[in-house]
Order: sequence, then structure tokens, then C-alpha cells
Amino acid sequence: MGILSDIKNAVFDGEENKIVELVRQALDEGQAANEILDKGLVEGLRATGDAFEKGEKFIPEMLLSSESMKRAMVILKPLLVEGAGGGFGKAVLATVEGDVHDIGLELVGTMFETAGFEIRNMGPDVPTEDIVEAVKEDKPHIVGLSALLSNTMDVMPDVLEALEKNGLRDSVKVMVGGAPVKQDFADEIGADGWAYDAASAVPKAKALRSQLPD
Ligand code: B1M
Repeated sequence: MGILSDIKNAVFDGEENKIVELVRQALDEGQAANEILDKGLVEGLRATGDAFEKGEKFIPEMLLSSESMKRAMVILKPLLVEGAGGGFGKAVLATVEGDVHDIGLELVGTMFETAGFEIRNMGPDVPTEDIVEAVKEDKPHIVGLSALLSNTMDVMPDVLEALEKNGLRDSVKVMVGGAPVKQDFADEIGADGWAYDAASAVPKAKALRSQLPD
């Protein structure tokens, strides 16, 4: 049982205070921030979701687990984005309307920042018209949409349609992601890109950004 599995268990058990100590300890032991994230925190949330699905955990416990993850990210984020500089392009990120899951989106935002994107993270449950307004204001290269629920992924085509109606569709590349969202869904709704996770979203976003003028 190493420190990473202690971290996984602390997320699973929603131990908000213990997690901070454990993450500091792992860093002191020389664990890399991205290993702590992938093999500790994300694994803990995955186990939490599995237990929820089996009826072994309930919403308040899922909330405690996600709060623990967020507490840990306060420590890890500065390390993950260390040395990042802007200048690669702009991205507007949002979890679609009706969906409150924002942890995956935060990670995508962190990775984008690390890769040199200037980001506007609009957070969870963002109405489609607010995304359109943000695109008008910020003129980003990339719009990144996240959905974690099978029913809210159906809001993604509405966002594409709204961008089209407002004459904005050709000026941005739209990327979609989130656990239930797959490449064939992205193709079906006419999104420009899809990524399985935050790390693989970065090369995809860079490739899409390079298809647009400065
Ligand atoms: Co919810 N929840 N939840 N939940 N929750 C899931 C998603 C679920 C799979 C759990 C389960 O049943 N196994 C299930 C969805 C089933 C489905 O529809 N397919 C579910 C459900 C059902 C619900 C509610 C409906 C429960 C209810 O009320 N009965 C409810 C929905 C509320 C709503 O949104 N309207 C609900 C609520 C909640 C909490 C509020 C308690 C909490 C969210 C807190 C928060 O985010 N602030 C919560 C949590 C924590 C989860 C689980 C346990 C963890 C989600 C998470 O943060 N994962 C989740 C189970 C699971 O994922 N195994 C579950 C870690 C995160 C790093 O991964 O978000 O997948 P993820 O992001 C990844 C990739 O997907 C990808 O990269 C990220 C990082 O690598 N990615 C992108 C994400 N966005 C991307 C965008 C991109 C590219 C890649 O390009 C732009």
C-alpha cells in the first residue's frame, strides 16, 4: 500500500482534511504531480462512481469525494501549470447546461493552460446562449464542451447550432469530451474534435488551433 493508494482511498472516503496532508506527503516523497492526479485522485473518483452505480454510495458521499479532489487540486494545479506561458491561442471551456460536473473540465483547463492556451473556464451548467456570448466577446480559437451525463451530451449539438445561427461556427473549432462522449458522437454532431482525457485533449486542441489563422 503506497501513498498513491492512500490518496485514492482518501478521495473515496471523502476525507477532505486528510487528503491535503497526504498530497503534501506524496510531493515530499518525490511523487510527480501528474502521477498523484492520475493514479491517486482520479482513481479515487472512479471508484466512488462505481460504488454509486452499485448503490453503495449516495450523492452526499459523492460530493465529499469531489470536494476532496478539489482541495487536492489547489495544491497540485500550480505545479501542473508551472512554466506555462500564454500565446498559443484562446479557448472558452464550459460544461453544458443542466450538468454540474466540473472536475474533468477543470483538468482540461489546467492542461490547456500548461500548453500555452489562454483560457476562459465558464464552469458547469452553462446556458448555451452564455457560451455564444463568450465566443462573441473573447473570439477564441477553441470552444471546449464537457458533458458527464448521457442526457446532457444532447445539449452539445444545440451549442453547435447556436454558434452556426450566430455566424460564429467558422471562426472557432469545437471540441467535445466527457465520459459518455465518444468519437462517433462527436462526428455525428459535427464537432471538430474529441478527446478521451485532459492529456490527449492538448495535442488535439493544438492541431485544431493550427488550422485557424492568427
Ligand atoms: Co455524478 N454521475 N451525478 N456527481 N458523478 C457520474 C458522471 C456517473 C457516471 C456516476 C455513476 O453512475 N457511475 C453518473 C452518470 C451516468 C450517465 O448519465 N452516464 C452520474 C450521475 C447519474 C449523477 C446525478 C444524475 C446523480 C443524481 O442526482 N441522481 C447527478 C447529476 C447532477 C447534474 O449534473 N444535473 C450527479 C451529481 C454529482 C455530484 C454533484 C455529486 C458530483 C459532481 C461534483 C463536481 O463535479 N463538482 C458527482 C461526481 C463526483 C461523479 C463521479 C463520481 C466523478 C466525476 C468526476 O469528476 N470524474 C462520476 C463517476 C465517474 O466519473 N466514474 C459521476 C473525474 C474526472 C477527472 O473525470 O469528469 O470523466 P471526467 O473527465 C475526464 C474525461 O471525461 C475527459 O477528461 C477529463 C480528465 O481526464 N473530459 C474531456 C471531460 N471533459 C472533457 C472535454 C474535452 C476533452 C476531454 O474537450 C473539451
